[in-house]
Amino acid sequence: NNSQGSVLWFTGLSGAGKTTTATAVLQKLRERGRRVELLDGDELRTVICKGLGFSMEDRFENVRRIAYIANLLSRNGVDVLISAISPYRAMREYAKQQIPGCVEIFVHCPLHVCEMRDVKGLYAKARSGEIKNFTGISDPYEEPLQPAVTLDSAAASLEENVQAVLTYLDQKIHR
Ligand code: GGZ
Repeated sequence: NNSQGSVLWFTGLSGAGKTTTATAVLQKLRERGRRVELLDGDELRTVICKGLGFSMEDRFENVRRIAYIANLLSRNGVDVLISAISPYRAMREYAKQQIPGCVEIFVHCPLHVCEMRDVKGLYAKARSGEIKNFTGISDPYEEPLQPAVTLDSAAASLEENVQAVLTYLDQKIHR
């Protein structure tokens, strides 16, 4: 299958559930026999994005590299799921411009819920000032204005959110 793969760019706060949701969607698409890859910002920061920090410039560079890889994969028919905070509208516009068919999936979750979850203890460190430029605390997050899909990980279950993404894909691409 050489047709363009689907590209879903999951954006949202740290701990909102981007990677969890994308991973569950990935499994469903694999079960359907699709070739699919997940590009996770946090993970890529240990390999091709190693050394990048969290300044606006470095976050843009992170997104630029991720978009590049997503483009290579998707033009070869691979579905690509991206999980990255990607906090600025301009960087997500850049990604959508670079990658044909790329759409935003907004994984919404109220900040206080992300902070309560604090899976990695990063919010506590951000509040104490140990981590600087932390998205939502001491760095901006610009919510998408017109995402293709909005999920709420505080109000809906993982299953419901996965289903919402699959339903979107089924409606968009008649496969
Ligand atoms: C935001 C940070 C920061 C700061 C470390 N701000 O939820 P996580 O932990 O596992 O994933 C987050 C990851 C952010 O990487 P991204 O590549 O998604 O960010 S961006 O798209 O903005 O480039 C978080 C952790 O790294 N982390 N410091 N200061 N998140």
